[in-house]
Amino acid sequence: MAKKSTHKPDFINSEELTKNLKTEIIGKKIYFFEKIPSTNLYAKQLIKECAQEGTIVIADIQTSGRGRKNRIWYSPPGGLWLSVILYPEICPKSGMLITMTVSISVAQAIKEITGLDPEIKWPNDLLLKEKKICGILTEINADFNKIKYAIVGIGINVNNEIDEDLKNIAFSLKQELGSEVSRIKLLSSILKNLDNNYKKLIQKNYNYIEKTWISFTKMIDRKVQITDEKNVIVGIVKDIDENGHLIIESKFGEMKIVSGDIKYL
Ligand code: BT5
Repeated sequence: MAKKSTHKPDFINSEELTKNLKTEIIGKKIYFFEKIPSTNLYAKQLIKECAQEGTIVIADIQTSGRGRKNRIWYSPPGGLWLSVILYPEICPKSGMLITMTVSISVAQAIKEITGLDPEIKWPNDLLLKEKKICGILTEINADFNKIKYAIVGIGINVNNEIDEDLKNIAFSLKQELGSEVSRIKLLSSILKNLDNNYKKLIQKNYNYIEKTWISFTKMIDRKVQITDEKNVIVGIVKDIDENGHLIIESKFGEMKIVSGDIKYL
C-alpha cells in the first residue's frame, strides 16, 4: 500500500477545503497524496479498512493511472486525479447512473468555476470542442441485487500538460481558457455538486439525474459508431433510459447499449 504523504501538494490546503465544505456525505474524509500509483487502487484498500461513504482520495501525480480495460491514464502534475468511495443502495442494473451522477457534478462544477460549457459523452467522458477533458472510471463490486461498493475515479485535465500522443483527442481547461484554473475551487465545487446529486440518486430521483445529464449532452440525434468487445454498431442516438443505457436507432431497429466506446461520425 502506498505511503500516505505528510507533504500536501501545493494546490491543496486541506484546512481551507474542509473548513469551507458544507457537504453531508461527500468529502467528510479526504486523503491527499503528492504521488501515488492510482487513487482508485488506494480507495480499494481503504474499503477493506471500512472507509466511510464519501471518502475522497486525491493525488497530484499518479504513476499508474488507469482507464477502462486497464488503459493508461496520463496523470502528470497540474490535473485533478481523485476517487470517491460510495455505497449506494440502488439496484446493480442501475449502476450506470452512478457514472452519470458524477459526470453531471463535474460538468456543473466546470461551468460554475470556469464559465465553460462542457459536453458529456456517454458513457464516461467530458469533452470541450470534441476533445476529452475528463474521464471517469466507475468500479462496482456487486452481487445479484446489491451494490457492495462503488469507486468512482475522476481524471480532469486542468492545468497539466497534455501528452504528445494524446494531442488529437485530449484537451485541458488551461488550454481553452489561456490561464490556470484554481484546482481547489474546482474540487470544492465538484464535491458540493456531487453531494447534492448523489442525494438525489439515493432518493431514487433518477429523472433528475437523467434530465440534467441530457442537458449537458450533444449526443441526441448524432450519428455514432459504438464498439464493444464483439461488435461495431452504427446508429443514431435517440435517448438514454432509466438505467442509464443508451438507446440508438440502427439498421437492426432500436437497440439498447449497455457498454462500449463511442465515436461521433
Ligand atoms: C477513462 O477511461 O476515461 C477513465 C479515466 C479515469 C481516470 C481517473 S484519474 C483518478 C482515478 N485513478 C485512476 O487510476 N483512474 C481514475 P477510458 O474511457 O478507457 O479512456 C482511456 C483513454 O483515454 C486512453 O486510452 C487514452 O486514449 C485517453 N487518455 C489517457 N490519459 C488521458 C488524459 N489525461 N486526458 C485525456 N485522455 C486521456
